[in-house]
Amino acid sequence: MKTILITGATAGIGDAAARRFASGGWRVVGTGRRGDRLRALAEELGEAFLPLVVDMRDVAAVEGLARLNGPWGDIDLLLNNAGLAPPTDPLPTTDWQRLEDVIETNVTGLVALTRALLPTLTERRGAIINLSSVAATYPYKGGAVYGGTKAFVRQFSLDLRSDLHGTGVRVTSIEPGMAETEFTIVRTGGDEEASRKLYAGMAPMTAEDIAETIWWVATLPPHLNINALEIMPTSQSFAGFQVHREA
Ligand code: 8X3
Repeated sequence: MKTILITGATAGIGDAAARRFASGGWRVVGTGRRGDRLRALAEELGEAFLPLVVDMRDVAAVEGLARLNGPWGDIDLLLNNAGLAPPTDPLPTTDWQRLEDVIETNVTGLVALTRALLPTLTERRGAIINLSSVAATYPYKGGAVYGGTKAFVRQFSLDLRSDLHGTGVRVTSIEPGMAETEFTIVRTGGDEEASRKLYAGMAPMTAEDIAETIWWVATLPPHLNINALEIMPTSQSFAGFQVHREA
């Protein structure tokens, strides 16, 4: 039986991945900040699920995840899913705390956990799947800090592959576009109407779509490594550059 550790298992892609891997016969360690959500998931998934309340901004607690007892500590796959976005307001007027939370969660916590788990993952010839975003590659207004953190996640994944050369450990950066999860509600500070409008009439991806992609990547034969994978809903694509002209 294999074991996956999923950060941010309380909602969206993390929650869907916990369900997908549990139904595929894996043992799932799920972390998150909201204990009630984790407990509800534990009730549904039963013995296959270990809920652990951990805030990714707490580096000591994150490092403690590398010292789990028994089979729960035999982690074969680290899914670095926890992440959030600040508002798309102009940078000078965005609250510093919101920006710092994003950087600490998306970057610092992810690096701390990956670093702490590398000895186990190397010993078990395991894998790391990091949730980046299309925002890593395609800039948009108001996305500087979010896109910056996700570009970090993408490049961190690729560079880590070099470090792990010859170990058999696989590393993948998954880069989704618009998926209807709590992402936009969190980004806008709880504005459900803004979230509804953003996804209205455009068939966004679902958390389950991404969870299925993660499952596919994780269950490929061990001689195959997906380096990076961009995925968007068909109804999302790219717009051009903007040009400022003097009147
Ligand atoms: C978020 C992707 O396209 O909603 O990671 O900005 S998008």
